[in-house]
Amino acid sequence: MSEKIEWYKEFVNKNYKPKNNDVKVLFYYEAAKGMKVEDALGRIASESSSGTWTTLTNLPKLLPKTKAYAYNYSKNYTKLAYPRILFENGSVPCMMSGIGGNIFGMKAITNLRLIDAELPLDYVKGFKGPTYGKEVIKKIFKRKSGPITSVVPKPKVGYTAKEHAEVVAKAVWRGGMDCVKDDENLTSQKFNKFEERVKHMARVRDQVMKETGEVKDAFINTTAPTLKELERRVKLIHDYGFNYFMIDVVVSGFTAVGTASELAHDYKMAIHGHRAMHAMFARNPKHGMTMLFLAKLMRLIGVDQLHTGTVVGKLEGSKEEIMAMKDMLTKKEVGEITNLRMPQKWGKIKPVLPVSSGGLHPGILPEVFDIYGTTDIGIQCGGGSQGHPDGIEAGARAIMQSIEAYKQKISLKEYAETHNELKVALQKWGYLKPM
Ligand code: RUB
Ligand code: CA
Repeated sequence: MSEKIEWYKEFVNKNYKPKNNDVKVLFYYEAAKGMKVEDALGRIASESSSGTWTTLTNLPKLLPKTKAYAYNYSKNYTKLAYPRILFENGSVPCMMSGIGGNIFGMKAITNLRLIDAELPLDYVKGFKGPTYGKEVIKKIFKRKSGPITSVVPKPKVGYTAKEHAEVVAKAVWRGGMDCVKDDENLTSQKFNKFEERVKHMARVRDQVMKETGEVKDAFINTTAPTLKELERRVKLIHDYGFNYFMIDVVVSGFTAVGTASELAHDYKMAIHGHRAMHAMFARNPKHGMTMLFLAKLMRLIGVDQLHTGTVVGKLEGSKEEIMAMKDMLTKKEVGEITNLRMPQKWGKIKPVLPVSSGGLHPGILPEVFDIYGTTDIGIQCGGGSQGHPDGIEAGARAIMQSIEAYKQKISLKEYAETHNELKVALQKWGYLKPM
């Protein structure tokens, strides 16, 4: 065999100077046993851009403009520069089928993790981003600053549509909280049909808004088996006067989130993005894709508010990553953090409201606010509201009291002396960090 059979090395250039318009991706990688660094990197760059496992007999003229290069690499971290021409305008699925595609299954690599990508402004401008983003606080709730507050009915599923609205939502809204959020696995089951839930929720919302004079809304889950059905569900929620709809962004997929974003812009609605299933690819620190990059894609496509973790609650997520992600979501521009985040400029794309949720209760909310602040954040409590010994409305009040104490810089213990709901919550949960 005299003929050269592979051309992977053509995709590696340690000193490559990326062009302004390149998409620059940061990966963690581990080469398979016996595989040299350049051989592994060549395969990553080639398979995710325009190469394949063997040399080809015919090559298009455009080829040199379509090749990605691995550059600036070390034993386990590398950057790759992808020419802008590789990516269809406004299409995350097109980009992800390259930089998040076959390369994750190649035998030449035992582990590969997409940490972040710097997206050039020329690519960013092909997207609409969120309709409101963190401006939901002002535009929908007519307040100067956050947090916005919501409750997830628990148990996750089991309430009928009427109970969902009459038993949980009514008490939550009366207890002073802004929103009721469907759980990720509640869609349109037999016992709680989507249409029924929307109707009951709208009726109870109107009643409580009249009673309290406050803005009340809901993140009703539109996650659906098809895009047509998704569209139908969003329209229904819109027609019943809600300003929001929710979608499980990962299980629904990038195309569905794209469609949801178009609908949100058309109807002037905000999207609540739930990230269920993200941990399937985001949790292993050596393989998959980071939550931070998923969050970047969600801002790009147009999710207005997104689950980003709590640090102190029941689900995994380091403080370092959450802070890096929060800044990426809320600022106009962020810089690089070595091996954790790439720089990013956002142009006209609006900032996203991060939502902290998962095992939260009045006793640990101050720790969440220490991390996120109170201005630009949504918080959610499921068990931490409905596990309150005196019932759901008392649970909602205890949460609002915890927020008020924090804002007034009074310790929860002291505030609880004059606020019974908070006192009872602290007696049950104290400052517990649930596992
Ligand atoms: C919270 C809840 C949310 C999770 C999701 O319920 O149901 O779906 O927080 O997690 P509870 P994340 O308050 O009873 O834990 O926000 O980390 O994606
Ligand atoms: Ca949930």
